[in-house]
Amino acid sequence: METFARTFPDGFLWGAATASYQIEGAAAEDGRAPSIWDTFSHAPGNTANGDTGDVACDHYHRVAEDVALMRDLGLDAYRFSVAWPRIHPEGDGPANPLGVGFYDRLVDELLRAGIQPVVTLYHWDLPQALDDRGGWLNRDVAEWFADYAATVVGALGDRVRHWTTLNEPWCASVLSYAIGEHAPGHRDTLESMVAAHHLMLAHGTAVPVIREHCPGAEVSITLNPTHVWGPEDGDDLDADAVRRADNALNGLFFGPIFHGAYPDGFLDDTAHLTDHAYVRDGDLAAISAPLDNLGVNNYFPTRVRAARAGEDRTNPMPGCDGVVAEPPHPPLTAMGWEVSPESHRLIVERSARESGLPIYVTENGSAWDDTVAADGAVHDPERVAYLRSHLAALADAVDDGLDLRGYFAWSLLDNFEWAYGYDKRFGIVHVDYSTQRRTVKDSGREYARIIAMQPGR
Ligand code: IFM
Repeated sequence: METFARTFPDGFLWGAATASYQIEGAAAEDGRAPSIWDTFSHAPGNTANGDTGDVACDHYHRVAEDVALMRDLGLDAYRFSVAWPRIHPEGDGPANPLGVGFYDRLVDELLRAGIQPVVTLYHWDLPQALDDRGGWLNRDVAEWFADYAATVVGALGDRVRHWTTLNEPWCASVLSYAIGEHAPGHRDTLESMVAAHHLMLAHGTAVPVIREHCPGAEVSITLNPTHVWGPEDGDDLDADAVRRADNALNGLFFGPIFHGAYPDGFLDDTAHLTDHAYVRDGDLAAISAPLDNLGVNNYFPTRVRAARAGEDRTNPMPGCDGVVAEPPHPPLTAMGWEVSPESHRLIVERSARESGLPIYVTENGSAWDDTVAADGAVHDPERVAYLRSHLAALADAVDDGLDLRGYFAWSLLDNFEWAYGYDKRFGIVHVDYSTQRRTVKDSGREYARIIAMQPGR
């Protein structure tokens, strides 16, 4: 394989990302209470092999080792999330000093290693106590979230500059409340719209709170938009299917957050479900609070077409009845996701246009069936190729004017891949779950090499 030699602008942040429930383990330690993911993963049938995040990568007890790994890889930044149920075990009660202390030590360890912390406040582990009160369906969640943000930013804001409110609210709403694949596992399209609105309201309510507790903060949200393709020879019905899918996957968040309005057609397409009374006066102004940058997580494109006469028209995504998912085009990753650097570039460029903001790719990566070879290494040529091709697509976009400020590989470590449990490995570092031994994969070495060859290092 040829050497990858593309360079990125000065100050570009090279990082890797993880999320609390996926790596920390220590599920019942130091006052942490259950989250909706503890409940969901412990219920039979929700995850592969009944896997849970009880132990995960045991990162809670291995911070020093994991930060040393990041330093050896040459990372500038580490994107992690804070577990709300460690900070406020009951959701909105008093703060738990032991939970706060864990992140306090993590931040200090990172700074000692010369690595910038990039902190996400919510990566899906809502305290179960709050779900018992309605969770994201209860409008009060916006205030609960803002109070939680005040605690975390108040504790870490003297050392952390990069703050992200939510990770992938699409997953926390549509995937969780309409499709039922993620906690809390509901299957109700209207609920997913209400949850999406309250997630955005929580985001918008927390933005000024973050700024108040951390003057000079860089505040963002991370979305997971996806480029939507229809059939090459599609007709008007297919074009409408693309529009509806795009609204449910992308516009649902781009609209309110960056344009202060739901996207064209969305409210009409969902009017048979609701009069949208959950959208109250002033909400859209709060939701569209100015941000400093946008985080984009993207892995694959989406392909759809219109249902034809006699075909099942039901689709759980809001406004998407009559939209049929088309199979991805090969090559596919171990997740069955289409590998498409082209669509990656297209959606990152669109995210910049929609938001008018500098972009960080806050997650990108791929799962493959990795094994530790006889030589003790993990040879993952497909992940190396995926990494290079996606970075090359981004480098082309930067050459054409994209304001891209950083890239975070998903993930630093193999980890708990939600409903897929530990079956799917996304790490640039392999984790042997029986020993917790970490092994840098060939892709991790390649990433370190790419970082090291950037100008100014
Ligand atoms: O593991 C997830 C992560 O939690 C959110 N973005 C996508 C990743 C891969 O599925």
